[in-house]
Amino acid sequence: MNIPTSGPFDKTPGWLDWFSAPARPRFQVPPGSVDAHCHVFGPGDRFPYAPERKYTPCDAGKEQLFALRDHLGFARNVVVQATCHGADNRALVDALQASGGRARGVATVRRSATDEELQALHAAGVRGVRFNFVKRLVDFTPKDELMDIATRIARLGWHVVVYFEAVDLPELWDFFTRLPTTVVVDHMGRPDVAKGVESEEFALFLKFMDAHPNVWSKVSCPERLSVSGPPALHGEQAPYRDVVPFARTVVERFPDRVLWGTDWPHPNLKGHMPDDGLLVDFIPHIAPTALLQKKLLVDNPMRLYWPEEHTPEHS
Ligand code: 0GY
Repeated sequence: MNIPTSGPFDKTPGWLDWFSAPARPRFQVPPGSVDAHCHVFGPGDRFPYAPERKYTPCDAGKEQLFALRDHLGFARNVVVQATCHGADNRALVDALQASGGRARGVATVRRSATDEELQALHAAGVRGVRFNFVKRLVDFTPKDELMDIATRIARLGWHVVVYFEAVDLPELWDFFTRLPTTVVVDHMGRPDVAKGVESEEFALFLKFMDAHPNVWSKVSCPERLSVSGPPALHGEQAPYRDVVPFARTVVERFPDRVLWGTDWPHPNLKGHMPDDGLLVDFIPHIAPTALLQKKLLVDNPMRLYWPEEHTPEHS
């Protein structure tokens, strides 16, 4: 896995490239596991980064993503359109088409997308759209525009993925609860782990999931949320241990509505770049039984992204 060093775009200063030699995880994921949150970036000379982007990453292409999938023991990916590509989903579609049916996608769609364009995305394997409310990543889109898109993609059986910061949940609550689809929250709504698992903010997130059976959560990105950081590789302590109580609470309370993903190639990290093998070793700390692990990594993502292959065994 070599990191590309040249291309038509200059990376954002201080950009951290993905970790090119991840450890083999100690935790063996169940057969058929899905990495349900990852991205592809470019390569920029083939799939240019969007003019409206807020960062320019290193290239991170589909071949490298699929190599990581195999190295970590996963069977499938859900590739989420990254904001550096705006609403130009070509790199995403290219990855889906090259995956041999082993990847599904979550796209970014504007109101101007035609029905034919949505159908083409569906044929490529897209099953959701992402609405991003993180202000450092995107410009504001009016909620009526987003609701229009949600209404249209609901007819295709797609869902909406939402990305926001915990402090913004009160303001977004009404909009989220009016969405006509399954709603998947990225990274547990980004709790401030320094405030503790008993904080009002996190209680509101749990209430949001409790009160709305159509709301799911990705219990991903401990490396983004952690203050304590990773321990030495394969140490005795849980990696990113201050995030464990948050993710474990969500997994244990909502075992049928959780997903997990690496977030490779980890855009916009400032402090450190995680070893993806170590991220996999986080999983048994948040899903401590074989049953919870299978729901998190196999049954739930299969039900959402490959329903046609979902068997009673994937209960
Ligand atoms: C993530 C998180 C981030 C970025 C994006 O699409 C994106 O650019 O999602 C972030 O910077 O927090 O989930 O990849």
